[in-house]
Amino acid sequence: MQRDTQVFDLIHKELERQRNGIELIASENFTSLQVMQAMGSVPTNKYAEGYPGKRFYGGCEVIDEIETLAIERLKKIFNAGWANVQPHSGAQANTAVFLACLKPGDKILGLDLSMGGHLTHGSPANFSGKNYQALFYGVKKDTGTIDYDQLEATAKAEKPKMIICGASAYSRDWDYQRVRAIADQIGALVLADIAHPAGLIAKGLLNDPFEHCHIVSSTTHKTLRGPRGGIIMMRHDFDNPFGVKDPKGNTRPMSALLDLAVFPGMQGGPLEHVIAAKGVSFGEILTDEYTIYARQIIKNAQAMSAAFVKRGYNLISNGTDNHLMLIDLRNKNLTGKKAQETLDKAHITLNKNAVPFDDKSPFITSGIRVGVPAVTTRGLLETDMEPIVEMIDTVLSNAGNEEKINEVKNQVHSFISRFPLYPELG
Ligand code: DSN
Repeated sequence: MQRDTQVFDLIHKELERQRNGIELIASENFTSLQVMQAMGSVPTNKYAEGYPGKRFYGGCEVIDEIETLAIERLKKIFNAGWANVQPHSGAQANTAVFLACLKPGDKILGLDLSMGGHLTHGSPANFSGKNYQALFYGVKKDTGTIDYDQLEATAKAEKPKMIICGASAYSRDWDYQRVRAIADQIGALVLADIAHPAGLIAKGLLNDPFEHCHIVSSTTHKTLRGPRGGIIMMRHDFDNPFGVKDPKGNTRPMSALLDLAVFPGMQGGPLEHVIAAKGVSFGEILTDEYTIYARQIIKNAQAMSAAFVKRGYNLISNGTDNHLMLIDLRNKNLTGKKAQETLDKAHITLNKNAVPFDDKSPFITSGIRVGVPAVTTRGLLETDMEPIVEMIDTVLSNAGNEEKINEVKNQVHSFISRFPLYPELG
């Protein structure tokens, strides 16, 4: 068959875009070459509905080994007793958790999207807000940190069946122990969605949600630096307290209900090429090299947040414990949208983001979210954060000055060319 130059030329163009820019989207990363090789490999040809040893198709003996290896490596990373590696994404993982734990109409309590939460934690625009009765907690106006008192008051008044810890734009660690204590008082389950900080949790650099939360979900492509995908884990199995049964009406342990919720509840054939790539990335996470990487993420994030504060930027919660920071640009007279678009012109990529108590729409926003996992993968160190913040500040202080922005774009190219990305790809 003739090579599809149209598509491959575009893929190469995207490679060049990734190479020549400074990537600060907090949820993005650069996988290793071997992760990408596994993703583009022959398990993509295979149907394997079911689970290792219990498939609905023949010829799954090698696929079973691939999936089992990924599961065992993942369990080892987090000291988990059970794991499912089939969810196609983090949203799918959360959907399966809700299916296994709750009945439609049940109450859930999560961090408000406008305060840094996630769509799948009860947003009215998402299945979680449409199928379940969603309640929210927020952050405190003065500190920008989770308002656990509000969480507790809402939990006690409303008695949700599930409390969700986790965020997509929150720079501080979580008090899982306190949330579990609140949940125990009302008989609720606790789900920790660790999609963002998972890689730091994997190396013990943040509080361990497994100790206190019944179920833990995550994506695999953010700090975990694997292929795009989702996972669900538990340290200990337990019985569903709310009477959710399997499709035949039988009572089953939560591990079985979660497996059934992923398949056949919500997905069909698993993406075994992606599961192979998950396995490769899990193997990488188990190395000392990744431990050094995870520690460097925190060093870089702290150096970057200090550099922003030095230049008068208003960081929500005044800093960071993890890989990201959220910046309120109102004192700089800029919207998040304008900042994102202007920085794009200089090939510095990040995203506009609502800040707590934002007065602007999610399409405009008052803030930006900045994260360091991708630049850390490229090899940047603490000392490289100051020059990046200086370039960002120059662009944002000269948002109408095309000549100046162009000048910074050239600086970006020469700065980032010192950190080669995928040289093997030509
Ligand atoms: N869209 C992801 C993020 O950027 O944080 C969350 O799913």
